[in-house]
Amino acid sequence: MPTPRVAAIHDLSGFGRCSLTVAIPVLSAMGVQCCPLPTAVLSTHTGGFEGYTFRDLTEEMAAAAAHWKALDLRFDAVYSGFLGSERQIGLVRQFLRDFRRPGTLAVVDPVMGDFGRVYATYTPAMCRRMADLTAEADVITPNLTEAALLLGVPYESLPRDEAGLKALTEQLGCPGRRSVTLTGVSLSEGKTGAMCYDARKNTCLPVQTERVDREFLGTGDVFASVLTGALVRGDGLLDAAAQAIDFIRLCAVRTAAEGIPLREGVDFEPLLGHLVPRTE
Ligand code: PXL
Repeated sequence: MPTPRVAAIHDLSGFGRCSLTVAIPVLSAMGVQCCPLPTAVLSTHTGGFEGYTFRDLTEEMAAAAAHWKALDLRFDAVYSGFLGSERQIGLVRQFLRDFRRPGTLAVVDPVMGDFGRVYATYTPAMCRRMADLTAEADVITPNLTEAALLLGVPYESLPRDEAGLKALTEQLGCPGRRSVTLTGVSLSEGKTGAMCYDARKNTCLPVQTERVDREFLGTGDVFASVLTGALVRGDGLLDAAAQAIDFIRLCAVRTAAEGIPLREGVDFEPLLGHLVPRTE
């Protein structure tokens, strides 16, 4: 199989394990070439650190995208995540239009919040633009907080039962339009995982695993990165989601056992070997 190539449009946060510091190693371990288009450079992510630096790279993004276009680069997937400004969301939309060819997968992780709260740098206008961006994607990977923001409903009003979560996931996929993996879905005590609406098959099925009883940061980025890697390697949505959930479970167990502080993300590096494709 030729090495699949992914354009990864996320921030580079130096400390805290999220976005590009997750996407690059995860995709590389999976045998996928990751081409980063950084949206911003931060000293740390914004969840749990004070005084972080934030250098917006909107101008640089436009210039880099123009260079890639001049080089006629082709991508098997465009994968976006945390975005730093309203204009950047528009740039990602343009990037999708410029680089999309038959077979190019557009994965939009509508990173906006977690635990019922919106991240510090996201304005209501940015959240609306993010919803517009998801309309152009083939696959979106919201958590429950982001699902509420995309639909414009209060987080507290979201259903928690299986039938309600299925209906919510299908609604986010505008049946037939795009696939959806809704993360942070717990269908029974002690379990967690995702609800997966596959737009190609028109099926909506859960993937569940044993829950590690602690909160974690950055698991959404690990999920979307493994999912994207598996999809460009040709796996189906449910199989890709199961790979992501299984890997996160390993990361969660290790992170809890090592007592890694919440804000440092999940301790995934020693586990990357689990993602390496077996060679014949
Ligand atoms: O994990 C999502 C994420 C990505 N990038 C930055 C963040 C966060 C979450 O807080 O702050 C900069």
